[in-house]
Amino acid sequence: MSPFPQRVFSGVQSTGNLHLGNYLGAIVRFVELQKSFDCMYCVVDLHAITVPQDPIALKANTREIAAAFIACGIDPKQNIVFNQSQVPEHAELAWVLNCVARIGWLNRMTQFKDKAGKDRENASMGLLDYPVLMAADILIYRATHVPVGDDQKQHLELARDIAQKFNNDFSESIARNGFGEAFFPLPEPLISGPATRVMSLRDGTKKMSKSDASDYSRINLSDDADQIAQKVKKAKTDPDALPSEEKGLEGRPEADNLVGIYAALSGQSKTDVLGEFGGANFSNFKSALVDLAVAKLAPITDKMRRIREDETYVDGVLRDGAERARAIARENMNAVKDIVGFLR
Ligand code: AQP
Repeated sequence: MSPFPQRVFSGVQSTGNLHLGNYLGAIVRFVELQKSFDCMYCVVDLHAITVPQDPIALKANTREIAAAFIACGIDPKQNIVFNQSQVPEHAELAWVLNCVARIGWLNRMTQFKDKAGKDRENASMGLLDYPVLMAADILIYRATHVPVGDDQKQHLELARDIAQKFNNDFSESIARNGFGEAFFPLPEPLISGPATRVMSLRDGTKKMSKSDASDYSRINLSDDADQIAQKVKKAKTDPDALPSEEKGLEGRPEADNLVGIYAALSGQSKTDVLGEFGGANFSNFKSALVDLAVAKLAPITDKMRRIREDETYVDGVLRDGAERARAIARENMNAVKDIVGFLR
């Protein structure tokens, strides 16, 4: 039995274009988990500035993600919903963890390699350090469970390594300060469901991403019914009909992705979906997918728009969440200071 009380933490960057991948891979799980855990959901604006952001757009995007959380069903009273930059302890702990993490660990992170591209020397220091800040986001609350999409698996493993090394490096001080054998839990990634990696609608081998230059690669939560229909109809497919069994999706990334999206939106398995659509051509299947996507997403989009318009309400939710988050973060940061040997 873990000595740590169970707590869920997860974050979404305020970089705009919140898409179906973020929704199915992360936010749907956030909503489910609030039934059985104390949850903290954070708009991670400090992460957003690891690549250049327009300051006015950044504020709007932070409010938009918060509105999306609430529109999707996250209750900000029952859970803690806040934006990262209002709780300075995230950055404070990140510094301590920077001195625990090893450069070699960060150099292995595939997301940095992908995002920095060929011009690595010119990437921001923050982009390289992103996973350490992510470890701090989780560990400042001593969170035990972290729902994320598949792309974040490596970062979660790094967070566990950092927590473990901190616990080892400071084991004597941790015990002396009355925290027993370990101060940080090793956070468990929660990655499951039919849509842990939603792929681009233009290329079934690339993940659906906010930063893809083509808006046709993704369904945004802000898209209206016409935009959803256009994007699904233009989605890349192959010339064959849909198979009747899941094995038949092998080597057909675009078909696999569309079936996965249908399965996730309808709450079915891919096998069930193929049971219904096996043998159908893509145009029939795409029409059904449009109907389903619009039925599921339109109410969320409407609600999100209404919530976002009430800036005072959204800012109030984030301020209240930050105050509650800060109370936990401050206590844990003080403990870290005692463990590390800082006077306070
Ligand atoms: N395509 C995806 N399929 C499933 N889950 C996904 N997530 C992101 N893309 C997919 C999950 O959504 C959560 C929030 O992601 P984020 O905004 O913090 O960062 P990200 O992974 O960098 O999102 P993007 O869209 O891919 O942005 P860019 O284009 O900037 O790289 C996370 O739990 C993530 O796993």
